[in-house]
Amino acid sequence: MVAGGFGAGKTTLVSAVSEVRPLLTEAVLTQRSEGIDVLAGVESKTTTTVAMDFGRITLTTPAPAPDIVLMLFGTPGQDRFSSIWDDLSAGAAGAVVLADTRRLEDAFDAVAYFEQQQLPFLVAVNLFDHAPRYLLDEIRHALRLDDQTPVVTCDARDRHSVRDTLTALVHHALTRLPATPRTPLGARP
Ligand SMILES: Nc1nc2c(ncn2[C@@H]2O[C@H](COP(=O)(O)OP(=O)(O)O)[C@@H](O)[C@H]2O)c(=O)[nH]1
Ligand SMILES: [Mg+2]
Repeated sequence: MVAGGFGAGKTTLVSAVSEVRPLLTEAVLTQRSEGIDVLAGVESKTTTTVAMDFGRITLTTPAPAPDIVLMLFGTPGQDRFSSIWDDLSAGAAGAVVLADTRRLEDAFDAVAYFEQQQLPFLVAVNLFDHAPRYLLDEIRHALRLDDQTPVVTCDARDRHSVRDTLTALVHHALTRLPATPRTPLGARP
């Protein structure tokens, strides 16, 4: 899952890295979302994700290990779509929480959600131009993350950067795997 606040770069990330034509469900922002979808810092944003973004990426691993194919689900950032999060997290291997340092508090909901779900996740700080820069440990502290949760920087527009981020997530998820059995995909909790 790719989560994070409105405008944190989720759709950009899925589009940058997907090896299939990404399925994006962008809709033009209308006056009805005024005051709900807060545009401070992303004034040029004219569309928003209404269902989810979907993409796919293959991570090659050294033989004899098989390659890892990740299905990427970019979740809508707004609270009003939280039921989609429940459906997606039931079968998810892990999550990337994209954080924008201009609105770091927007990452809180996703962090709290994945902690509660015990889904392995990392925080990827999307380095926007002119956004304040912090040490990764400062971000870890501000988001009240434990020492095990990785915090990385990422440019959601850059395929290599996103690939590195997803590789870090897979490593993290594999180390967490034995401790956190997940509901098998398709099974109803
Ligand atoms: N400078 C910069 N802009 C970005 C980056 N990632 C996304 N953007 C821009 O930020 C805006 C919001 O991104 P979007 O992917 O739609 O956010 P979403 O709401 O999380 O899906 C878009 O105009 C992107 O082009 C980044 O890493 N750096
Ligand atoms: Mg989006």
